[in-house]
Amino acid sequence: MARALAVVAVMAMAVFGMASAATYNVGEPGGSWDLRTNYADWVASKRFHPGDELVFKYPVGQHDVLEVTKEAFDSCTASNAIATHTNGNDIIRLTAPGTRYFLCSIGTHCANGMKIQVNVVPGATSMAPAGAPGSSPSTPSTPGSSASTIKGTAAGFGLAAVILAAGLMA
Ligand SMILES: [Cu+2]
Repeated sequence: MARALAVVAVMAMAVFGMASAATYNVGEPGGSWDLRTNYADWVASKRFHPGDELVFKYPVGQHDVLEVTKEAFDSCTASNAIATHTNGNDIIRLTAPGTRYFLCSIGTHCANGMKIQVNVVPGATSMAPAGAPGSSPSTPSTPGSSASTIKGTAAGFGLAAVILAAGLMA
C-alpha cells in the first residue's frame, strides 16, 4: 500500500516536472543577450530545473556565448572555455542539477556584466508539497483549485494521480 502510494506520487511528480520544462530567452523581456540586462537580477526571479532551455539571442558577431568554469566566470577569462556558441540563436539545455556559467567574450562585455550564472535545481523539489505524505487536511483542495489553470493531457494525468494519491491517503 505504502509502496503503491510512493510510486503514484513519484509518477505524478515526474509528469509535473516534464510539464513544467521551460524555455528562457536570456535577457527578456527587457533585452536579449546583450548589455541591457542585469543578469544577477534576471536569474534571481527564476528557478531552473533539468529539462529547461536557455536561448541566447543576439546579432552574430556582436556577442557570443562561452560556457566556462567558475574561475573563468569570476575573472572573465575566455580561454579554455568548456563550450563556445556563436550562431546568434544558441539553445542550451539544462540537463542536470548543478551550476553553469556563461559569458560573452567580445570586447569588455563580460567585465561590464554580460555573464550569467545559472543554478539548476532538481525538478521534483518544488513539486514535493503536492504529493507529500503528511499533507495538511486542506491540501486536497489545492490541486482542484489549480485544475482550471493547468492545460494539457500530461498535466491532467499528473493532476489525476495526485488526487488519487491524496484520496488513498485520506
Ligand atoms: Cu557581448
